[in-house]
Amino acid sequence: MSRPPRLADAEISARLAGLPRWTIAGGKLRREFQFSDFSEAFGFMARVALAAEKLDHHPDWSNVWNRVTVELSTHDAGGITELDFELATVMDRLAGR
Ligand code: H2B
Repeated sequence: MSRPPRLADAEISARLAGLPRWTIAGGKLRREFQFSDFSEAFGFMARVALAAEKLDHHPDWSNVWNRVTVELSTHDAGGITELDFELATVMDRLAGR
């Protein structure tokens, strides 16, 4: 499946304004989610997994008990694309913030 093009730095900055909990780190869109316990964290990951499959766009992430650390980029494009902002928006919604 074809991927959208990498976004330029100015476009990334503009879109970040709409996602205040996300930062850019190492060329990826990054956020750490914290939940009350492991069950909440893993439930979130399960819901995101279903959304990611629908989008055919998948997070790089790790989980330690109640924390889920997410780094989004578009591997096929070698950088951040609008798909990463779309997935970030879905993740915020599924986390309730
Ligand atoms: N997820 C992410 N984050 N980047 C990609 O480039 C990507 C993906 N490519 N999920 C998709 C799957 C591609 O490998 C399949 C074949 O569509």
